[in-house]
Amino acid sequence: MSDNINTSIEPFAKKDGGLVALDVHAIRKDFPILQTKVYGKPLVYFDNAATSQKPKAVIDRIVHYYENENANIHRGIYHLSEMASEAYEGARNIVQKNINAASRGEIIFVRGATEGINLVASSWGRAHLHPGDEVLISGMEHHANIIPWQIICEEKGAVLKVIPVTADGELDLEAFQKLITEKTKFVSVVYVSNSIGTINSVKSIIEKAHAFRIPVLVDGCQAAPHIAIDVQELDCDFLVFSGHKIFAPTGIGVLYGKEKYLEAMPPYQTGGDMIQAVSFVKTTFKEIPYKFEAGTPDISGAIGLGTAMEYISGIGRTMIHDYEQKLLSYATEKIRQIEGLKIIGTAREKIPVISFTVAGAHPLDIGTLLDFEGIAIRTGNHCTQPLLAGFGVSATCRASLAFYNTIEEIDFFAESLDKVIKKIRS
Ligand code: 7TS
Repeated sequence: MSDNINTSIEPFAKKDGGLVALDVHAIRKDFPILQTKVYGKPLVYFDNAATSQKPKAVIDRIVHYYENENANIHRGIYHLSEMASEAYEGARNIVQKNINAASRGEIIFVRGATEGINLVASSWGRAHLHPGDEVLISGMEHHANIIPWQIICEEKGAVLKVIPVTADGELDLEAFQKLITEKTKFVSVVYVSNSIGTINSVKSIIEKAHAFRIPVLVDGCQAAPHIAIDVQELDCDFLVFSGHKIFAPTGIGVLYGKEKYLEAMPPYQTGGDMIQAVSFVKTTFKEIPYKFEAGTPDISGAIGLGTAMEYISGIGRTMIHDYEQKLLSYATEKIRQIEGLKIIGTAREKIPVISFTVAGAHPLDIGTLLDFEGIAIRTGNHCTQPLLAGFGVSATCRASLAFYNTIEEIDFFAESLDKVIKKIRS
């Protein structure tokens, strides 16, 4: 592949009556790291499900914060602290608007999806679960949405139940309907699978759970970069996502929770900034969201997250969706032709995440040899061991794309994949 990648693409999206295409060439210039060379070859970054790259707007915003606004928040009466607090709270407003939460108190900044789920499992679970109660998760959860529930269930004598996954990699909704009973007290499901790309019908899961007055947490980690999220439209009770997967820094993420649930939950962590008054006898806590944000938070991360969300809105969710769907079908068709290659997860609705195995070639060897071509893919179990076990494999290769990837990169990937497979087999 030449250094000057031709990133032109046929017009495919209709907007305002005209044909427009996402200008991937211009977009790539926003991401400095995409100019990187690996072993002298242009980087082809296909590990976006693990973490996304950051646009210059986000990097610049963080630099600006440290060069001009850095101070601790909610404490100082001086100018800098006010600026930092304003920027941090401004980021909360951006998140609220972006996911259409009813109030800013429903947006809690956490370290990431993992911390968000741990917070709910621990705080809600400790307050509400009793022996014999059941918590329902699905067979395609990331470990982050399994283990916190396993632990709290064990602690409270509750039982963890699992919605099965079909051979295509979709949730078995008929089985789900049967699993919901009077004993079910909480449902926690992934919106989009990180290892096989399935987009789950979370709205219908939420509707069915609500018919039994059961709250639902949606793990929106892989949905947030690809799908417009409207928490009021979904009517989810909790939703989590990580900033670093949506072009923001690592170390920041969001827990959305409906006010009525958050109000009734005890704090998860305690300490500075989350209290109203402390004595050695008793402590009272601030209102939400502050009750759940103990200690100095990741201020610059939250600000960077706000900028990243504005950056995505600036490009347009529909444009991103249409373009990514085109990348997905092109890549799927292209690699499907490779002899012995099997795609794991062929759901009807997917984001551009393709997991596959290849007869006679271990994923680790494929990943290692692709790296020498400058191509970054993920190999292994993608923190979804139970899901892969269900497919009878312990590891896959996973190519996960973002809107800054191109058709030309896919061509080069498919060509290189074919080459490395032949090399491994020879
Ligand atoms: N839930 C899902 C669906 C995920 O994909 C991930 C991370 C998490 C939760 C945890 O997110 P964190 O930011 O708190 O770590 N998924 C991946 C992945 O697919 N490869 O690396 C991390």
